[in-house]
Amino acid sequence: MQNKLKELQTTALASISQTDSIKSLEELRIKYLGKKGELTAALSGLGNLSSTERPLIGKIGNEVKSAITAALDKRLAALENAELQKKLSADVIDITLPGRRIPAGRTHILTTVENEVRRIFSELGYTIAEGPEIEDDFHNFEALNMPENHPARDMQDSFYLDDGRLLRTHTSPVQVRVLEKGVLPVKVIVPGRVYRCDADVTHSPVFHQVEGLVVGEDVTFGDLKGTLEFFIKKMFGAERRVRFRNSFFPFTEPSAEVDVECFVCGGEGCPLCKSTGWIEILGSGSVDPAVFEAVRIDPEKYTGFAFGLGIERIAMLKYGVKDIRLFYASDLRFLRQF
Ligand code: FA5
Repeated sequence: MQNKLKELQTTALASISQTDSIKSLEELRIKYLGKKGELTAALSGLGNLSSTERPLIGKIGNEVKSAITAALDKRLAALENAELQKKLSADVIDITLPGRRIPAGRTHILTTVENEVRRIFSELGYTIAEGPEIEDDFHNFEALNMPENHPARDMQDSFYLDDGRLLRTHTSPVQVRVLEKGVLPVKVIVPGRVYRCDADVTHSPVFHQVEGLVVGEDVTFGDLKGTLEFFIKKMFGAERRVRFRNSFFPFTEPSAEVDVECFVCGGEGCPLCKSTGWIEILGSGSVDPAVFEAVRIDPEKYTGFAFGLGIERIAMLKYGVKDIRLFYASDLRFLRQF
């Protein structure tokens, strides 16, 4: 029996060392050590042995089992390692290849233009002021010399809330809010979103304005003209044709609108500029004394100018965009051009 066990060990170890797959190794484990395996079968006669022989054969049986188990473990580790090495050499990673780009967000073109406007005016010493987008009648109209039933209110078709307030139709109410604080002199710009019932290729129901307000003791219309000329040259370059056109706003007197040569027709007249050859970018004027009176500022002592420019219009002129709606369509093919 002793010999039989030794022989079993020898054949088992030989087959284990020749096995070259994890699957057949497992089959060998079952063949030799399994419940119905050869070692179990060889030891089944243990009960018939004498009491002196039994412990000896039992001991040898355990040694054979340990030897086979150790050989199986060792071979398994070697086969697993070989498999890993094979996989590693098959999955070669070329670390010199360029990585995959993660698309990054970027600033919207209207934000870029607004930032440019902010930068030009901050060079001139302007600070930023803000006001609410939901306004009351007093700030949006009344204090700006547009009392109830004033025909000028028709110029701006408005979005009203049920409580009588409205979405501000321009950034001019912030003029009133700044002046109400009574801290003079004032030199601010007010970038912000405004709302009107208005929609075509150059009009959007939601758009962006930048208001400007300068109030002090000797502020003249000449200062307004010089400031706007400086701004326009910086924004569009010195060669772009620009005109100041006499206009009317209830809160400025005198008033002027500024037009820039149409980028589509170069001034010839086309559908975009409604055959005028010009595109309007801003309204402006000297602050009307009635506005000073509404906020209890002495119009005899103080004078000022104000302007309100449209960011979308400036962006259209600067980048040749023919339809204002493109700014809001979230079409990446359009937005990525800038
Ligand atoms: C005003 O809103 C005045 N508050 C401007 C002002 C301020 C005048 C201070 C005097 C003193 P107006 O309605 O013209 O004015 O609009 C000003 C600019 O906003 C226009 O020149 C144009 O560039 C732009 N704009 C007006 N309506 C729209 C619209 N629906 N969509 C896009 N831009 C518009």
